[in-house]
Amino acid sequence: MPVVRSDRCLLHEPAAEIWVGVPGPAAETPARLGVILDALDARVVEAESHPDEALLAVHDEALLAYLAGAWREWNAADLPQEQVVPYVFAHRELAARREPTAVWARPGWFAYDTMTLVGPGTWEAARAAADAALTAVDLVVAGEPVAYACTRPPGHHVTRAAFGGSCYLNNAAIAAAALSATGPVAVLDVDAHHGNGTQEIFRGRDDVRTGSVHVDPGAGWFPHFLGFADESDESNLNLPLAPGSGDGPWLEAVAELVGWAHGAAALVVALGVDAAAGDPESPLEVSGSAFREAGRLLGALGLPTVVVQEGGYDLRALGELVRETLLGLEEGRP
Ligand code: SP5
Ligand code: ZN
Repeated sequence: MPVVRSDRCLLHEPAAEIWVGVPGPAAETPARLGVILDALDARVVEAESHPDEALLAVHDEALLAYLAGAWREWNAADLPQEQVVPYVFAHRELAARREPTAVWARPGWFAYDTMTLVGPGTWEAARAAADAALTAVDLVVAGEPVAYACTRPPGHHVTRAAFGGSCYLNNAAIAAAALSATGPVAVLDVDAHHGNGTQEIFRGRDDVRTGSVHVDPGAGWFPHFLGFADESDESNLNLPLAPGSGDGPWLEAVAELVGWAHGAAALVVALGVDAAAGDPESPLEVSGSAFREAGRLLGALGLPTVVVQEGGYDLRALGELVRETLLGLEEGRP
């Protein structure tokens, strides 16, 4: 299957992620892409640029405008932190109605955490990640059964107008919205964290259904506020798992997601591999062979499929985990 990539995805270099007020090393690094590509021996396709309209199908213009200029305005303000980071947040009880004017307050209108900094190359990389997802859509629309966007920064935590969780643009949602022009779409998210952005973007839409298996936010895991089973409805299915869950319950949940996708004419897989045992960012304990089996289950749907890279932070395992999943996807096809 074709693998879509872009060197521009390397331009986002998070200085740090600030967790509980303390800057620590970022998990979502440019090196992730290299180890994934090295593990694949597939046909490589360069991402092509796409117009903003494809992004505006799922994101507010204000978010795009902010991200495009955020680092420049921050840098010009000569603040003590080199990368853009919020210090106030547009909490619902502030009845926030307008973008704040101070350069140092504006991040809190758009960002919902302190782990998702904006640096000089962030916008270009995020834009390239979206272009990679859209290029994968083009390939599938042109007849490729499966295309994989090997991309970063990831996207599934981004809502219509707010970014966070190491994500800036919702690449999987952008792909799904583009694919929805061809018929009903299912977005299945196997990243260890709930795909809260994708869920909220498509809430109530009957042409794109969403499903996610992830570690239970109620057990204390990001994104904390969303991802609970009771958010499931006619167009969304959440399958939270207890921390420590391994292959059995995870594959059962993946099988349920696959059932949920029946009736769709195309599939987007939000492929985070951070559910793997050994990943530093999640307590799920999934093996490489279970990722292969998950690929087979997803492939068995036989749908035109766009796979978009999300999380996965264990640099020693990352390439193999993606490779196993993609091999499974090919093996499983009817
Ligand atoms: C795309 C994706 O997988 N985003 C996940 C972002 C979740 N990050 C949560 C980080 C929580 C704190 N990690 C601190 C590690 C300290 N050792
Ligand atoms: Zn994740």
